[in-house]
Amino acid sequence: MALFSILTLFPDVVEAYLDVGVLGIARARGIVQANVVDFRDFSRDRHRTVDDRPFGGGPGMVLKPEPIVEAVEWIEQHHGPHRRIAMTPDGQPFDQKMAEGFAAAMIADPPVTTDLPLRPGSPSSVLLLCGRYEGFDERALQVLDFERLSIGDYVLAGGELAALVIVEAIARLLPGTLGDSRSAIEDSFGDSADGGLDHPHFTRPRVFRGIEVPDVLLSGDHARIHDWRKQQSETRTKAVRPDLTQRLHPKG
Ligand code: 6GU
Repeated sequence: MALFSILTLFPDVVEAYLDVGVLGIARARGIVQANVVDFRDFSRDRHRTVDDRPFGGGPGMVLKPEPIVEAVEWIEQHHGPHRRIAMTPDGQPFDQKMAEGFAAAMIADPPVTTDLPLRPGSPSSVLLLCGRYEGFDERALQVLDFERLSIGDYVLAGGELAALVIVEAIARLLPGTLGDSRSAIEDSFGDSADGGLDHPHFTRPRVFRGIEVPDVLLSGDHARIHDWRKQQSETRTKAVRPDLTQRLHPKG
């Protein structure tokens, strides 16, 4: 069973996204449980302060350690230990291989149905901490031994989008989430794309604005279709992402 606990200052936005599409279905089916917590609720002062000015000076504000640490402790008292991850652009880059690793850990845990309670402390519980402002007080991450993950080399105003990217990338790999389990295998970066990019897709009509669907896809010859798609996938990967070909065929 997969439990994602998400710590954020914008719980409504996170909840709204978790309700739709593949994630909404996964939650409704009990494949994924989400626990969205506003760490402002753990601030102790009258103004519900969560940030303060940086020691040493400089622009922006820093997230105070106490509300974060107390929120995590509260979550773990109620839902058991989690793998703790802080969303930050200076983290380890998240990729499809990592998503597969998280999904495998969640699958290894015995599946439960919606009417069974969560098994506290299962390795399939993941906590995602979303920051705002200039970042976290380093000691919050140190005290709780957080891992750090980034979703790419650009800077977002907060960790919420990054956390949702990670939850969605993992959840869609869990059995029962997608209508057809082959969908996940046949994506970009998946096994059938040889770790490269996906091939192009076509549906009806056969002719759209004068452009025809490639003949091979109408041939019914599955071996030829397979070869054509593989070829397209390789061509696209070489053109757009040569770094992915390098990773696969280091000498090529
Ligand atoms: Cl995880 N957080 C923020 N704020 N920006 C990012 C990111 C994370 N990953 C890439 N950019």
